Amino acid sequence: MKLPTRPLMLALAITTALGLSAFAMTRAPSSAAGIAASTDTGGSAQGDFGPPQGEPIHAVLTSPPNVPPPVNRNYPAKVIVTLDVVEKEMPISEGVTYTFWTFGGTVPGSFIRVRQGDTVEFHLRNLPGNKMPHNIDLHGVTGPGGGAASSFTAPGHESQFTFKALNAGLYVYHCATAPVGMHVANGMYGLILVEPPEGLPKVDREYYVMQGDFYTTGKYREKGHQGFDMEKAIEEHPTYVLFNGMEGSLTGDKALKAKTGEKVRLYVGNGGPNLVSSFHVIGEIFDKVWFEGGTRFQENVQTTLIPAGGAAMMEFHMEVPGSYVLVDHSIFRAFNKGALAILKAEGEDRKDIYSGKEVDAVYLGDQATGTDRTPVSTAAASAKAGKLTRDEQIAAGKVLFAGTCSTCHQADGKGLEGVFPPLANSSFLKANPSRITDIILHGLQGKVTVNGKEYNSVMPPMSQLTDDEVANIATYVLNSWGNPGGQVTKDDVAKARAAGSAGQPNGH
Ligand code: HEC
Ligand SMILES: [Cu+2]
Repeated sequence: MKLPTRPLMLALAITTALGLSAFAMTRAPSSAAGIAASTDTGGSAQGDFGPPQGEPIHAVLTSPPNVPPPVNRNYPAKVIVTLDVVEKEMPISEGVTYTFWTFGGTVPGSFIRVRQGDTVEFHLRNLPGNKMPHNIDLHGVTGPGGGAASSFTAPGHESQFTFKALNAGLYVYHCATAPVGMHVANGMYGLILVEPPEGLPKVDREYYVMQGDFYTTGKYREKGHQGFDMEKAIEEHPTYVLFNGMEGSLTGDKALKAKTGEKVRLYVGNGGPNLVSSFHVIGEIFDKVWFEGGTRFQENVQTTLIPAGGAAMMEFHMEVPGSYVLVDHSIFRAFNKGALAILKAEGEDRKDIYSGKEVDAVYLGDQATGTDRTPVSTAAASAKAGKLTRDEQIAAGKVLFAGTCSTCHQADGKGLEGVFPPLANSSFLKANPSRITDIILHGLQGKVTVNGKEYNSVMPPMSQLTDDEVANIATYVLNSWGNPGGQVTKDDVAKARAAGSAGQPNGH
């Protein structure tokens, strides 16, 4: 086959280009966004602004969800960053602890902010009390390994290397010491922002949020200290998917805050090690997303994809007050693995924009603001000490019931006529109180008669609950609303779980 002659191809190209630009001139208003979208910033080839000027600057590092102030500088400087590696036990969920490996004592690690063209002198200190060697690979570094080879540091040692930040953008950093996946899974990641020379547009608030997946030997919310499970990590079956390293790190009193009328910018990273995040804020639309942490932005976005080892910046204007829920929209991760945070906006109602009521109860269940979850941790502590009382179980069970069972059976246990049978003063329970454990673990279907009324529906199994959660809920139900009383222990539940659904009561 012969290619068309060159003059023909050129002519085609020219007419197409002319046609397009004529169209653009008549239709599109020239805007800053339009210009930015078509300008090539030149990447690393344009990022060397010459040798550092002035006195060396010590970088301000912040813990999540805080972000250091803008660099506010119009010349390249030498910036000194000192980051400490800290191995420490911290809560990963309520009543659950985990030994995290951190950059700066937090998960994610300290936020670093520099300007394109800066020369960064990086000091990595591995604290003497630590057990493992560590290093750092910064995705904002140009050079093999991103700093990893030059920063390998044994406990009690410090290493130093220098790099020039040639490309602007939002970059992940992480430990890259073997086994790399294990170091990342234990929380060793964070973000470094390399501002473009002119800085970023001004906003009212900036927050730092980072997703990560965690692999514990125990089940989701299984109390006590949990170890790292390498098998689950290799299989990519996380026990927890979290924002900022802990379930509830950004809910209740710790929710992110804003006021209506303000512009908010989120710096969101994904440390992985395995999962890709479908990052979404329920009830908000991102006015702009600098996808993949790069230079271009997309506008009017509902959900943005953040790869493992990647990041994105998003901006939005707050109009309506209330609780906005940040989730990974791979939604089981949000409601059954912990990937849920709150941004609370205060201000005057805007009934002209939204007439509805607060989202708390609908999406948050037991994590809604106002739910006091202390009874759950009190019961966990007592169980650990081997002196858990029935009253403590009842108190914890009440909180857990609100987050799990009340959607159907209602908070007062009265159910919904014709749809969900009552648990209050239930004749069905009275006939055989001990079957409640099996019902919670394995669900129930087929005809049942409760207090003279027949139900023929399906209750899904609640097998995601841990043994102690089932025990506490069952004990709470048995001791409430005129039910016969009694106590279900964690061991009873373990036995019922091991026996499987064979022991399930027949509803007839
Ligand atoms: C999604 C809705 C739903 C949820 C959540 C739910 N149930 Fe049920 N439950 C049902 C339905 C429907 C039935 C009746 C099933 C049938 O018709 O066979 C039922 C039946 C029961 C029964 C036996 C009938 C009775 O009224 O005594 C008990 C006990 C029970 N549920 C306890 C619980 C507990 C405890 C929880 C929380 C761990 C829970 N359920 C969560 C829907 C639900
Ligand atoms: Cu490490």
